[in-house]
Amino acid sequence: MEEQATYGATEDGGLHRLALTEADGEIRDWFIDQLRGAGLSVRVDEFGNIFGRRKGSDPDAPPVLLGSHLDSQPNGGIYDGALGVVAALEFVRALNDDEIETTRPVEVVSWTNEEGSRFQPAMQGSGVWAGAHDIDVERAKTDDDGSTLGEALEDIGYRGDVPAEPDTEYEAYLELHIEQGPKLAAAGADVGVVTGIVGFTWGAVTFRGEADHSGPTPMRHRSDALVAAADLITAIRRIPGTLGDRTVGTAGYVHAEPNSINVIPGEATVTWGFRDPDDAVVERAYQRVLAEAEHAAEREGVDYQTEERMRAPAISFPDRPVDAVRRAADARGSQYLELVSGAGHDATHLTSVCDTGMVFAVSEGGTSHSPAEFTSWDDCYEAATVLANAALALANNTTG
Ligand code: HGY
Ligand code: MN
Ligand code: MN
Repeated sequence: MEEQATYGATEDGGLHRLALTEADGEIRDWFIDQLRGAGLSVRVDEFGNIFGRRKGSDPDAPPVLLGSHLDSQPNGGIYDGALGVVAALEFVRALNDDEIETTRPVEVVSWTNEEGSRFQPAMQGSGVWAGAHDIDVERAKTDDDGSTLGEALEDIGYRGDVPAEPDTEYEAYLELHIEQGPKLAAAGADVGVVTGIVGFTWGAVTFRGEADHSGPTPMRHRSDALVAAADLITAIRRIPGTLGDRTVGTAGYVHAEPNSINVIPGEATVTWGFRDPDDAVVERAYQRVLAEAEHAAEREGVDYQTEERMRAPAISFPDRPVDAVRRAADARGSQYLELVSGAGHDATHLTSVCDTGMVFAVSEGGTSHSPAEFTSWDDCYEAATVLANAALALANNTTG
């Protein structure tokens, strides 16, 4: 964990390792070295998802897949995603150390662009692999500088040569992730047994007014795109309170053009992100933000356009993988809390491919997507051990 945290390390102890940047390329090289060092056969698919495979005594048995992601938020924390990848790697190393041969093959994966910060949507690599997105549409997505995802993938040398799709059936997928919220710590739990993940809508509204001189232009002659965006930001903050106590809404990104102190902003883009465990509430939030965008544009007399960039369904994990995690926690006497994840994970897409479950590690203080993100090594170890034992049970068909 300390080694991986050096790739894209920031001064304040965080990570700046955006998907498909140089730092992401370096951590991918590091990861492949670790996979090879653990004796795994490595493959990289056309979307840059990286897999390591460990043989099982029954080579034809559907494998158990474990993993998460190595890309980070801008100035994010060192545990988000990375802990899940390192814990999966550690499971394989422990099998090697104890010379345990599992019945099923075991695969370790690191998914491309889980965060969805530089390129949307989030969980993009697992989404392509699971068939939720078309690979050519996703390769054409652009970042703020206009680089396409396809170019960025080639630039770091990770456009692999195997199709980005399952080449076999899978027995199960397990993902260890930090909770990124306060519930486990508040409950004094050792680990989280995750029963599902909330649904999402993400999108952007671009307002277009009239760029003009901020001095001589009378107030009644202005069409200020940033004022309309500001209107919408406060609406995004208010909408969740009108929908339900589990709904969250965020305007995380704002960009104004030309962004000069003495020019009336001619153009302004603001993003929305709403989440709720109930897809019908997510849809209501989506309808509301469209209506608020129209009102904001009308009030300021500007044009606008909207673009939904991600819609992910709320999901519940099946009993079998959740049971495997529960039993592994019980076997260790780990105090666990069952909860739905408020953060998105690649597991969302894996549920359409095979039985999927997650283990949460405690996030101290509940902070994440920030250098202040913290999980003690003891808590990392606790969750990694529950993951390992749940995976071992699934890989040896001993889950009953
Ligand atoms: O947004 C999320 O929940 C995840 O970090 N991509
Ligand atoms: Mn994550
Ligand atoms: Mn994240």
